[in-house]
Amino acid sequence: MEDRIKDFLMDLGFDLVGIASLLDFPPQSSRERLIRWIEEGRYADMVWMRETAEVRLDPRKIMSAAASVIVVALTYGKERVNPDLKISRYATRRDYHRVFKKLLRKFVKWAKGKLGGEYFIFSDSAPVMEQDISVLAGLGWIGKNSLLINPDLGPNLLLGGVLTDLVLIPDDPFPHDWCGRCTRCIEACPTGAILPDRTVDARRCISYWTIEYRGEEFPPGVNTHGWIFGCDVCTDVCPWTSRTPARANPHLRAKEDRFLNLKPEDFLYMDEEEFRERFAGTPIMRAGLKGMRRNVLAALKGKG
Ligand code: B12
Ligand code: SF4
Ligand code: SF4
Repeated sequence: MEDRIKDFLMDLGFDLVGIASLLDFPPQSSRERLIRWIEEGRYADMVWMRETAEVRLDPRKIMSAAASVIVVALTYGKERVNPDLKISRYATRRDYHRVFKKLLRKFVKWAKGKLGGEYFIFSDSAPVMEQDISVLAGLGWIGKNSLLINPDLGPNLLLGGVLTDLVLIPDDPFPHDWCGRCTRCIEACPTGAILPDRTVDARRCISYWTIEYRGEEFPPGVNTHGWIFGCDVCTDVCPWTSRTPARANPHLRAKEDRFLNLKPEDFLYMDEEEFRERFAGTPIMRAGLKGMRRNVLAALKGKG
């Protein structure tokens, strides 16, 4: 059954597939790390992270009969479509939430027909500890930059999967930590956001300020170092990025042309309609035109 599941998902076009058991999930160390992250306020104003912590720590609160999780990954590649824009690479591809959902719906339809069982789809859309699950499913290790790194594809990955009540034979957890003595990401992070326990303090992370923060202006002292959506520094400097293919997985590619011939200032002059027409279906819709303007202004003022 496990092989049929993996073959089907790989045929759909995923780059990685693994299976983890939810028995004894999460490991004690992950539980403690998440609780510490919450208690110390590292979630900034993402209060949903605090409010859903109990669910993250127990996937059965999402699906009471959940026994296994099937996790999948897509690479967003390392090609930068427009070097004039400090927009994170993943955000110049198609919105991965939609891509995962569409592909995983096809999987669920097939699995219900062939294998039976119940399924719950997630990709950054439900309180699931996606990275911890991926380590248990053998997809890679958590780097010091707090990201899942796969030895063949590097860290430029996006994750998703399904919870299921099927009792599946799990893969072996990934057995190595191949960061070794490297500390490049910690040294390169422009804001010192990466902590020694391999978590990120969102209050310092450029990705948080430019994507998740909803205020009209940044508070004094916030410096986004020219980034106008997300930040790629801690993946760019990682030696394992040399394993990342240049091009994104074909499922993620469709919207890249939207970012060609575009300068940061253009966001200041376009209207909502043009913004929507051009960027619908890409991750930058999360910040909205207002958020993009705030980010660009901060970058131009040199605060960024
Ligand atoms: C909140 C969030 C953010 C916040 C906070 C970042 C953070 N690292 O916590 C902000 C907005 C800053 C952010 C930024 C980014 N994010 Co984000 N984010 C999330 C989200 C929704 C939750 C993460 C979380 O639970 N944080 C709380 C901390 C405590 O948990 P954690 O970081 O997962 O850490 C756990 C593991 O590291 C683990 N761990 C550490 N060491 C070890 C060792 C072992 C052996 C094990 C088993 C576990 C383990 O323990 C921790 C506690 O469980 C996830 C999606 C999800 N549902 O998981 C995406 C996710 C982590 N983000 C993702 C991405 C791509 C990014 C960015 C690269 C985007 C960008 N280019 O700007 C940056 C990278 C910043 C960074 N270096 O982490 C991807 C990462 C894919 C990958 N390769 O791992 C995810 C998984 C989304 C997805 N579905 O693909 N993100
Ligand atoms: S995304 Fe940027 S700011 Fe955030 S931890 Fe990585 S390097 Fe630091
Ligand atoms: S830059 Fe070095 S320390 Fe950081 S995640 Fe990559 S290998 Fe690990």
